[in-house]
Amino acid sequence: MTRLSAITPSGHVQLGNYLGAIRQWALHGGPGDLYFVSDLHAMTTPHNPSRLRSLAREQLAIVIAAGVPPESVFVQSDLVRELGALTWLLECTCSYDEASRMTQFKEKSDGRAGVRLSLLTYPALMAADILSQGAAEVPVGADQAQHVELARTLARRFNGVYGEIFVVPDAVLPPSGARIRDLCDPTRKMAKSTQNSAGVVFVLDPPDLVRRKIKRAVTDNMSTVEYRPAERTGVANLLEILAGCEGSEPEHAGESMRSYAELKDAVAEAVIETLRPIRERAEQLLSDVDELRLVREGGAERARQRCAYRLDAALRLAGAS
Ligand code: AQP
Repeated sequence: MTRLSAITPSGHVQLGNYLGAIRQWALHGGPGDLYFVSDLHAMTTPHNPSRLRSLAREQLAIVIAAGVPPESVFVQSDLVRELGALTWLLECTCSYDEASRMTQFKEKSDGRAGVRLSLLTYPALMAADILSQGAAEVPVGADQAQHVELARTLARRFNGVYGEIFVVPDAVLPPSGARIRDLCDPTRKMAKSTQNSAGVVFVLDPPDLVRRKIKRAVTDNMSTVEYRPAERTGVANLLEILAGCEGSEPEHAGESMRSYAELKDAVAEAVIETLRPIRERAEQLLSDVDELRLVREGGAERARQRCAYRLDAALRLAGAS
């Protein structure tokens, strides 16, 4: 059974991506699971080409450095020709109404000028990502569940009209990992593309910078270290980060601590030690052009082989060849 997960190079990989997703992939991934860097998805909004290229490389290096098996990882744009062809077939299977009904399209395009057409059509590309690899399960949060539902609809429709070719995928809940919040504004989640990087710990940040960011994390005017996520979001976030790094529970992570300074020191050291081996291995991979290239080429070849017969059959069934 294949589960397919992705990470989008919309910014540098941050601690939340690691604790909430990449580490789970490395620890709990099954033998048929697949992971990809969804760089084509990062092109639906204005982007800088060389930055996108370098962020995609960085993500690939971090995912491998974190222990995800290299043979299960690929970069989406390495399959751009296959995905482009399948996306077209799926766009020809999808109605305009279905695409324009997607909540994310409505929210992101609302009132904006110059919205890229790809913002409307990228759920068809996402369906192509899923259907081309024969994924049976797609772990996604609530914001992407509607897109997986569309992929299900398109797979069923294509199978019904032209012939059984696609596995009909299910959206499943991702393995539960910590939901990390921004250090400067704990009312929102930590995110790669946040403008103010002071609240975001990046996986490749050097230890001194990690220490500085955590020292400046927003807390509150109380002084006891207690886990009360509803009222004391900043402190609760620090305890969740500590627990996520130590493999403990946030309710107990700060039990012996008597000040916020002590808590912040413990969080900083735990984060630095958790990220150290990944940062060091990723830096090694990024500086060894050949090793990363070989990993990437191998991943692309396997992904291409997995999708070849489905794409050929789908094109033939739809009358395109
Ligand atoms: N703060 C977070 N805590 C826990 N998990 C997180 N993830 C993201 N942020 C946190 C998980 O990381 C995986 C890959 O994310 P993605 O690239 O597909 O998209 P995202 O969720 O939109 O990630 P970001 O960092 O928030 O990027 P931007 O700034 O572009 O929106 C997913 O499994 C996600 O749950």
